Amino acid sequence: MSIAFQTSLLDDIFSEPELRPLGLMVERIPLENGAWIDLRPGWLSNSDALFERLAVDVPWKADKREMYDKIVAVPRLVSWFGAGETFPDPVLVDAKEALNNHYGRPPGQVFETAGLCFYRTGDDSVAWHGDRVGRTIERDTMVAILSVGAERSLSVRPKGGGQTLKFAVGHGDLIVMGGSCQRTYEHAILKTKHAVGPRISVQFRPVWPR
Ligand SMILES: O=C(O)CCC(=O)C(=O)O
Repeated sequence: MSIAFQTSLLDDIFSEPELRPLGLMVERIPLENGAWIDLRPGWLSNSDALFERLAVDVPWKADKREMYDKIVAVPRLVSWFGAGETFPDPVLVDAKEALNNHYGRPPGQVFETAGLCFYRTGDDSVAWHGDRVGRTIERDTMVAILSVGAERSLSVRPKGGGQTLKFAVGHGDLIVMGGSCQRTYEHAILKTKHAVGPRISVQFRPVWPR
């Protein structure tokens, strides 16, 4: 399968994707109530090659979910790799390691799993939510997202209402939500009527004791 999308001007799909340094290249954006967002644009070089590989190699699933009294299709393709499972590409193993080295493996916040979402068109989306920590949403945690393929906006807003922030993520960008972000803010990839190419996001998360 080859997927048509607008490649990054700086990318070369025939070269190996490579992780660039994190360190001082990571910009921290403090939010309210101890939440924060870290940005590392262009973390992965030649990210279009990884997009192509993941689009083909990952066992994508079209999930369904119950909504009110109906079963509806989840508007994106998904795949999930648990702690200790073989990730679908060695670059993702290196990315997880690099993130853990950068953040220093704080207790309960060591990145172990990889969840993948494939947004095929602007109709694919994920609704406003905060990620659950095990069964609850009561703990602080980090969620790191590597984006490949076309840019989409990750929207972030305070749970009680307030200004929505929009972060354009694609083509190898890294965004990390941390501190209280999953409890006090919610995030979404909203549908768009603009013509957008396909994007794959890889979310690295810790495993939390129940
Ligand atoms: O695709 C993204 O960047 C966000 C994914 C997400 O929020 C989720 O799967 O919980």
